[in-house]
Amino acid sequence: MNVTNLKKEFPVFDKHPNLCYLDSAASSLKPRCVIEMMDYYYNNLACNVHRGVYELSYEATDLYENARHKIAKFINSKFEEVVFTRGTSAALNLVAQSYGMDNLEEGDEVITSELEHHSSHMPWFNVCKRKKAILKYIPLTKEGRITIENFKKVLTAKTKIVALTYVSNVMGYITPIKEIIELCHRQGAIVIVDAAQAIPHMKVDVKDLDCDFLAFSGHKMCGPTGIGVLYGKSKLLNQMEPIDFGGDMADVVTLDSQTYKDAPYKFETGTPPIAEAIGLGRACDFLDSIGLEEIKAYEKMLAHKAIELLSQIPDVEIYNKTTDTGVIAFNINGVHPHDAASIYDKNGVCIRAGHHCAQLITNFLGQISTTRASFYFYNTMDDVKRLVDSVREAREFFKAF
Ligand code: C6P
Repeated sequence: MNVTNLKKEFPVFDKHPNLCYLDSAASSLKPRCVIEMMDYYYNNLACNVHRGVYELSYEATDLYENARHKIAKFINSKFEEVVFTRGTSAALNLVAQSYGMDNLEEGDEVITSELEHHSSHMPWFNVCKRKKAILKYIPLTKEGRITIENFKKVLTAKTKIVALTYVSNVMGYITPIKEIIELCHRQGAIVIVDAAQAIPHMKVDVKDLDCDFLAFSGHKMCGPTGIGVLYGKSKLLNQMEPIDFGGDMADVVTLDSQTYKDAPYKFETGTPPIAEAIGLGRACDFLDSIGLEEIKAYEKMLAHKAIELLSQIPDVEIYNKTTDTGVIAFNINGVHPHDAASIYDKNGVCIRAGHHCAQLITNFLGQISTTRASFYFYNTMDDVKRLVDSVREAREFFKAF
């Protein structure tokens, strides 16, 4: 992986040559090829898909559906198992509101964890409340991990649904999801995987995992905002009711009946995010050309170098010293992360501070807020150094008060 050359693919570095971007877990930067692909659509086609009976619309439809092919190939699914959504949140809510509402009964059990992003946990809290189902949490280890041993403590014959993150957006831990899926299937439970922080950073193969549903967002994987994917096994998608009704998803509509198109189209109501889908397809090709396993190893190496150096600064507490990915969470004891962030910002270091839409794990850590640095393949050792220097500066500045 040639990081110097790869960085040249990101126009934002032309505008901000000193940018030290350590917030890719929130949203990655966008490469030129993705922007150009979206520009191509807007400059040359700009029309709707699936509707126009003219050449321009046919080409737009081809590009849009070809993007679905690329995504299916990227995750090793079938074409019709890729549902375009607005993002991970919309995808996970679709499963909860449709599959969850129709399949859960009073007393059934749903398993999730304190490691979840709100978008993976809250939809199930809501559905369980309405269906009088029981929401259970996997006990985390002391360092905040999900283990098979602890998962077995909550899995019962009443478990119907398991909703888990593949990679935690705060701790960067990888969940042993394949083994969990195997255990669940033996009990007849289905598994929904939140892969928002996995897909951009490691190879994800839905057939190999045998997951029932899997969700991710374009904007964290070098693609555009406003687009994401729900992967679902055909058998399950075909059984499910849509939750949004209207344009393009209808088949036959009369005064007293309505039928829908087959999946994935019955879930894609109205004019879709066309340029965004095309851009996401291009992003898949781009990531494939770099190599997902190389990306994973490289960003983990950067994160562990940062952990080693940050550990040498007094008062710095790191919450996930054994992170499996490029995500690190830390604080300077006695300094609010938002105060420290003003120093990082002055130095051009972009990090995130807060609860990261994951209040359960922030509470688990006994904090109200943490500082998160997240590395991607366009980061360098120089970025690690700038982060560490800025943390040292923030500690000295605020501790002097
Ligand atoms: N996490 C972060 O800074 P959306 O916003 O729908 O594209 O993705 C939601 C989501 C779901 N699951 C996980 C594990 C996530 O990390 C996210 C988004 C961002 O951590 C924004 S809060």
